[in-house]
Amino acid sequence: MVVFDKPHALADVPMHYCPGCTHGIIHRLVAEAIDELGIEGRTIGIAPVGCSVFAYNYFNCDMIEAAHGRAPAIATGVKRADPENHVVFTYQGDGDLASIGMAETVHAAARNENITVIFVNNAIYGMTGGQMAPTSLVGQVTQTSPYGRDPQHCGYPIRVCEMLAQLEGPEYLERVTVNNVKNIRKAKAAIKKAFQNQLDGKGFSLVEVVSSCPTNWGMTPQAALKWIDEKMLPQYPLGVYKDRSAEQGETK
Ligand SMILES: Cc1ncc(C[n+]2csc(CCOP(=O)(O)OP(=O)(O)O)c2C)c(N)n1
Repeated sequence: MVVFDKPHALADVPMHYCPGCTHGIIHRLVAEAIDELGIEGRTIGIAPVGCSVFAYNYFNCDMIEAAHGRAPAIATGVKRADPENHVVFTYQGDGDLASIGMAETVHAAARNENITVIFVNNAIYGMTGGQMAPTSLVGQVTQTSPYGRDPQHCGYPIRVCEMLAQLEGPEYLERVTVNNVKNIRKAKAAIKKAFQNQLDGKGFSLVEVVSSCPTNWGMTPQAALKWIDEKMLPQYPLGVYKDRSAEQGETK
């Protein structure tokens, strides 16, 4: 019998997420990375405003709650306060990271802050009831685009990894998803690498996780996972958008 032990870094409490929401999977992957790297005692997570606002209840490491979008600024301060000992990650939705917090994201990346950013892109504002996000797809029906997102009126979705890859600063940018087992394994590897980079002093590492929101997408959990493949991934292709050490031929 295969026993799937809960990672120690994940608190033993029920999560509040909707059925089929992938925040829980991503929490687990972050906790597994913390366990495997043996860094729970010196890790500090920065929780966002959004559905994952209660992330501070779900991780056993120290956590700080940020004002909406400001997690990279807080992470910068916490990391710089004790760069040798603190391991700092932010956990943010697309409304938090790419809308109200876009400035903090871009400047932390440009400064190559030695932090780890977990960016959960579900193409909608989940917590507040399903308003359009900067990452909502063209044609996507949301509470604030009831006839579908019209670029004439609402502009185009923002591809965060591609945009940040234009900067000289960031060390590592990868987009993954968690809609099947194979993709979950790849997501785990990317998240662990984003923490390892910080331990190696390499700098700003962001993993974008294309995620689901069955409740606000108005779908069953199964249909939402399919929608990721059919609609989200053509707009948000998976892959590594920047890996400076690999580009420079480093083989760590
Ligand atoms: C300063 C401020 N503005 C607006 C809000 C309302 N608000 C709460 S969560 C949220 C967006 C959350 O969406 P996202 O970051 O995509 O995360 P999700 O809930 O989808 O996981 C907004 C706009 C707020 N709490 N504070």
